[in-house]
Amino acid sequence: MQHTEERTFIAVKPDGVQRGLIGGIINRFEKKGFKVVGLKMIQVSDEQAKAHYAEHEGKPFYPRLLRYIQSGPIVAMVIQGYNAVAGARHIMGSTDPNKAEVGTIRADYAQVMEYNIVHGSDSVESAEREIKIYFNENELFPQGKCMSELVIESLDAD
Ligand code: IDP
Ligand code: MG
Repeated sequence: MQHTEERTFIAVKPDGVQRGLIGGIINRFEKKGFKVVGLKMIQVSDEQAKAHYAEHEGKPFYPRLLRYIQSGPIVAMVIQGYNAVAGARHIMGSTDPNKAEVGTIRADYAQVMEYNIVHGSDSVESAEREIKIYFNENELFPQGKCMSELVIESLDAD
């Protein structure tokens, strides 16, 4: 059986950075076996914020959402692994921290939807679109194979 890897865009949002949760959040994805293949701290520009959240334009919370994502630096990353898009969202929990399952990032670290600590792409298509907003291809390092061999390909052994 083949286990195809996906990549997804994850961000520690400004509240997560300010609260000192960068390491704790990255650790959750690494513990799962996902590879961090791109990583940087940035101040989100107006263009990036609008492009990232284009689907929410016109909604009541949209202006606050743009202010939130630009309220301080974020830690932007690309993670890679089997079923990485859905797997990462599972680790993050539901958008509303009060509905997120205990043990997920949002349930454990956040109280309200407006400050929910972390972003993760919702589909493979969104992931590819969002990765391009924040990363050039030469800033990504997907070549390392050791993790896939240990976590994915070993499942195929007889
Ligand atoms: P997601 O981050 O779980 O994919 P989306 O529906 O894509 O959730 O919303 C993007 C972000 O907008 C959320 O993470 C949250 O910060 C914010 N948001 C979404 N819905 C609301 C709302 O009803 N009130 C306030 N903020 C919201
Ligand atoms: Mg979303």
